Amino acid sequence: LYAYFPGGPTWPPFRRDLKYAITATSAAASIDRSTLSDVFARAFSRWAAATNLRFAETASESDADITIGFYSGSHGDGEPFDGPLGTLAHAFSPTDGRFHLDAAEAWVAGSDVSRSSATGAVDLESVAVHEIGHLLGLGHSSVPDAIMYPTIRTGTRKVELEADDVQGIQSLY
Ligand code: TQI
Ligand code: CA
Ligand code: ZN
Ligand code: ZN
Repeated sequence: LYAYFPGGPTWPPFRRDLKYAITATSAAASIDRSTLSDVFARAFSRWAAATNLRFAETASESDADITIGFYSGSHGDGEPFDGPLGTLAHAFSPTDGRFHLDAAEAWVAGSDVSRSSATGAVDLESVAVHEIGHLLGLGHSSVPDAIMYPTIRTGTRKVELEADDVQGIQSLY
């Protein structure tokens, strides 16, 4: 079953249009900027399809509800990244909006990650769909097929919301 963060924080009911900015991308050198936009747009659209939330990218960080960036090691929030594998990314609960990715990962986008030659390749879209669930207020699910289940095999792709994820998000929004 799905879960919430303690206290069940959500984006407030009058905030159905959320804007996100993709900042700090220089570390994601293997993926070009327009591909990053496409991958995050696809990841957000999966949650938009299950709710009345709408998401749009903005170029202006000061306008953004959600900020997405790639960082290495310590990056100022007390939750340092750890190099390849281990922690891949983290996102804070509503309405913080910070979504950070470990720049040290072998991120792949848009192709079949299982056919990637990079050792320890991590599918960016799969991680993004999971972290957006956290940004919207979902914790971890006990259903192994759910996007919000707390483990994923490396070199695999998992981007489709399961019934459990849909029920979880629809109970919040
Ligand atoms: N990052 C953890 C995660 O997003 C961070 C974390 C640990 C966390 N405990 C938490 C976040 C409790 C919220 C609440 O789950 S991770 C996966 C998965 C990670 C893990 O790098 O370990 C994905 C990031 F589910 F596959 F294991 C993305 Cl998809
Ligand atoms: Ca890591
Ligand atoms: Zn961080
Ligand atoms: Zn998680």
